[in-house]
Amino acid sequence: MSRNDEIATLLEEFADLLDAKGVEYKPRAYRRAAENIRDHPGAIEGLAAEGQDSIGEIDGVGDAISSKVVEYFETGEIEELTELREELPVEMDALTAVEGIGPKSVGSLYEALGITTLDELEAAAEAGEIQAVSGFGAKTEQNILDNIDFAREAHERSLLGEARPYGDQVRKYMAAGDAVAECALGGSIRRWRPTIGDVDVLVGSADTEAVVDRFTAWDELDRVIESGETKASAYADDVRVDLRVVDPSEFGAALQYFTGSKDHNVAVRNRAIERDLKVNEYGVFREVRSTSSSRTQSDDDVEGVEDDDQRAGERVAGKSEEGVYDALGMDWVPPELRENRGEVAAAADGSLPDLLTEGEVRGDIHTHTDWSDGGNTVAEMVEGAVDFGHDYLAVTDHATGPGMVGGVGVSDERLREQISEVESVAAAADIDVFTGVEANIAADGTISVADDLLADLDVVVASPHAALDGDGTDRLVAAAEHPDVNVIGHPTGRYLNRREGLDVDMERLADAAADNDTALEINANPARLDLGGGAVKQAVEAGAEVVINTDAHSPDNFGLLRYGVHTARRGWAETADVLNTRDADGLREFLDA
Ligand code: DGT
Ligand code: CA
Ligand code: CA
Ligand code: ZN
Repeated sequence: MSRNDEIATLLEEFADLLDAKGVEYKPRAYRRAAENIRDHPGAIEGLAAEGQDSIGEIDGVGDAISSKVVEYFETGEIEELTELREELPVEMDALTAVEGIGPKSVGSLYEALGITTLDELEAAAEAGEIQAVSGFGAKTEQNILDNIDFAREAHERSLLGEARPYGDQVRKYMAAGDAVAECALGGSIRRWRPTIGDVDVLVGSADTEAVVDRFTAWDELDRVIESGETKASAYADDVRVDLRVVDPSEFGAALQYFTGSKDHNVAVRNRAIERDLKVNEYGVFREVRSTSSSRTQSDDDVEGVEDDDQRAGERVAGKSEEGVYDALGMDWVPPELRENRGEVAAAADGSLPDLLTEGEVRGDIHTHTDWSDGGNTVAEMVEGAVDFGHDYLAVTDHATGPGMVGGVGVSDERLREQISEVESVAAAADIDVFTGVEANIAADGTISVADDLLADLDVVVASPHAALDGDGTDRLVAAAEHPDVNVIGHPTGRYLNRREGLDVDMERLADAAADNDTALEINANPARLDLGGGAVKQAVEAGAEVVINTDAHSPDNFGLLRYGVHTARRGWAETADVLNTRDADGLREFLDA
């Protein structure tokens, strides 16, 4: 989490607690300030170091709020917030995840019934106590009962970038266990979905209890929720980790089943049925009973059937995942593709894409330095790119324009100065270094930098940074058509779990991009992953090129590349679809076109 996010989250908590206390107007001001701080492209700690007035330059941030931000940086807490938390010790996020329950209701329910958690809320609703509270009725009470399970589940999904490191660690840790024959990640994290409900870990072992014991003893875990003979669930920070242990002979079938997605598995099961086979988490079986082969299976059919029944029939596969697909006459399907977007048919007729791999990306063409809101000099970023193994780097600091506040954006005049600096670093560098800019796309599609300057830069990334709701197609198409724009950066402007971003007609945008030699970015920042897999697939099908950039603000951000690569794979991208798999000359050719 960036410090901007951290501060914004605190201010939002502040707003919720004020709402819960029945304070008027103020909560709205805190929410607005929070949103602007979150969207502010510059690091808030930089502004804080300059003093309270610099923070106050952000839209909607007045004295009262900027002084609290300064207080937080100086003392590590906001005293007033601490007091509010003590007055209202409620699990606000969990409770407000119930549809129809806002911070105000939480305040009233705490005051009347002392409710602080979802469990307490559920108990009070079941006991009929809610409808007795003024302002609440029988309908609200029923609504709580209807929605509480969903709220428990959906309340927070982790970002892939937060969950994946735990996934990698737990797999390594479990794989080193004596009793562990095989270990793999499953579920959404294996498919590299941008958000993760829980990290699924699958182990093949004959000694299930030893495996569960090893898992619950992992020292990254903060708390174990449940543990049984063959499974366990726990939390590491806010990331939920689920363990399942199966017999090694069934590992492949279990891995296929628990990787999902559910929709992919339904399609696979239906293919099995067409071939008089049955596939489930225990294996692939030739059907002995005639009844179930006469119809296709809906998703719930497997539920509630005894294990022994599920293992009935002649077993033809299940030890390896490849074997499972092979028994169904399919090529093995890369997990990123398992979203039921046509991969089952493609695997059956041998036409799966030859997906891009991590090592094939040769450079990053959307990065920032301390000329705008990055933390490092041009030379340090170039050195970092060399260390990472890149063949080239483009320096694309923020230009001024819509969305850039607090002096983050570089003026045209300063950009001209930067060109000389980048060129002198380039002259001494071991890799190709390109000049560039990240310009802003205004709501009407205009670009925030003078045309003659754009024409002098090697790489022009144009990105939306303000007015990030509603339909953005016209705006992005206009930017893509600009003769000097090479890349549309984070096209939708989405922020995962926070903001949906622009609606975009991808086909129209991709057509415009393809016609004008503009690449569409997959921004690898885990808070964005923008474009996402579905949009990438549409873009690639329409003939557009995509480019995978980290939007690095420091050298250690180059490592985020892998999230972009796997997002590209979720979009069925092959090497040739991705601009920065080209070598430096190939890139130059695209830029000059
Ligand atoms: P998540 O954790 O919400 O990000 O998403 P997944 O896909 O990891 O889902 P999860 O953890 O609930 O279950 C892992 C996989 O197990 C899921 O992708 C498919 C399989 N699975 C779980 N429950 C069911 C089910 O009720 N029906 C079917 N067909 N598959 C299921
Ligand atoms: Ca999962
Ligand atoms: Ca799970
Ligand atoms: Zn950027």
